[in-house]
Amino acid sequence: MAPFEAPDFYAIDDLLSEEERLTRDTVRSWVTDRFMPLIEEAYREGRFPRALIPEMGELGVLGGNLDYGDFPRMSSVAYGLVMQELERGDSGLRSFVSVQGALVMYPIWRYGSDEQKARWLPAMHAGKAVGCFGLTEPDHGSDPGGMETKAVRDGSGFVLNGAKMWITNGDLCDVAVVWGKLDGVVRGFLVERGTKGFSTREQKRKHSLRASVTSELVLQDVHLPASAMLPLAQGLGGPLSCLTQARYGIAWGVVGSAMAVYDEVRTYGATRVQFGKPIAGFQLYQAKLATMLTEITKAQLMNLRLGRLKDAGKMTPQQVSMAKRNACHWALEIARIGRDMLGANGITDEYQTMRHMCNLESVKTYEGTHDIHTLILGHAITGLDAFR
Ligand code: TGC
Ligand code: FAD
Repeated sequence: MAPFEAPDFYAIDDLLSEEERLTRDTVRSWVTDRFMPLIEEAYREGRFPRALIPEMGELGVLGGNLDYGDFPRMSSVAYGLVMQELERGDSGLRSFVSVQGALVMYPIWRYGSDEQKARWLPAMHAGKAVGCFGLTEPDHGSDPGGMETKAVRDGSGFVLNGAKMWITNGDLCDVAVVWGKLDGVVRGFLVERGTKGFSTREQKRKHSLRASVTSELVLQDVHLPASAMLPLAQGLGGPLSCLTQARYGIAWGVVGSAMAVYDEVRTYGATRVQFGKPIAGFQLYQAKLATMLTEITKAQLMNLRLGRLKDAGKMTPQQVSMAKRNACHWALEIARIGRDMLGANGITDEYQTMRHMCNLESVKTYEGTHDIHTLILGHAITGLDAFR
């Protein structure tokens, strides 16, 4: 495989700080050297390369944007660039890091007690503990407010019952952030592996995100102490605020997938000869490359602006919806077009494009489907709720 050459048509590098470039380049090299040699086999075998988790801890990418202890406190742009570089490797790799940082460490950091933070944040940052985030249920995906997982009081603690579905890192987790209703109000609970009544079951036979662990969580009369509840999260806004963090990372991440695809088909077209010349010399092939580069560049610029707004404390969830929706749509389109440009070779795992394409089908669906983000934007534009 030719060395990866990142597209930067609008010289966006010039708009990054030296630290942001250094962080990005460090992760880019790690993905090239440590992850790329493993991914095709892991994908084929349907397993997450978990042996790399401690290295991710050493890299500082797990919750590296949180202001806690001696964490590196990356800027939001640096964090986004990390997501971009990880997803250039595989969406499953970025998913692992997104869930750990944005969906487990973030709620503990924002809504947890000092004891909960001290217990979990340093271990999770170092890759010594893994978390998962249980919001979706078998009958409640786009509409999590309808969740049936329920907590009832039991002395000073709680008893939790319910089921969560499609949970990334479920079978890997040491702790699950489980969202359930207590007296009709959504609350978050930290459920540790080994707690009686809590079990996980991996969902196999996926065509997408094969190098990522996806599981069902079962909670059957799970007795929890009072200290297991996140004290500061009350209402659906708690989990939805975590989704804003993760969606931000996805908006950046999928640009990495698109960059990988673009780089692959660009180099392929330069050497694959048909009708006596490289296929990159045909107008139709060039039109596809032009569309890809234009959409990658637009998404890169949107992400950079979004990151600067985030650091200034001005980013809104609706802006994140626009970036997630647009970037996922175009990354998937680019991967589908790219698969075609590789001809028959494009269906083999000699090339990474089809793996990215299959992954992006999930990424378009999770963290709010394309249409849910359309409706979020529709609400922002008109003030009218079209969900119900
Ligand atoms: P709605 O009435 O609009 O909102 C309820 C309360 O939440 C507040 N809120 C938010 N707060 C922070 N960030 C956001 N993004 C927020 N969106 C809403 C809102 O202000 C309100 O607060 P309050 O104080 O007034 O109560 O709620 P709704 O029931 O109408 O639902 C709105 C809707 C449909 C947009 C929402 O439910 C939604 O986003 N649905 C999509 C579900 C989703 O994205 N699930 C993702 C599950 S996790 C996952 O997929 C992980 S994949 C990870 C990986 O592997 O990388
Ligand atoms: P549904 O909500 O049933 O949607 C089906 C279709 O109906 C979609 O096209 C949708 O856009 C459309 N639709 C729904 N409502 C409306 C409406 N009001 N108007 C118009 N169209 C509508 N969840 C977690 O909690 N934690 C995780 O870690 C996690 N990881 C995941 C990993 C993978 C690989 C996948 C595939 C999913 C994961 N999810 C996770 C779940 C994910 O968030 C949900 O799949 C997603 O929110 C959509 O829910 P659903 O699958 O139930 O689809």
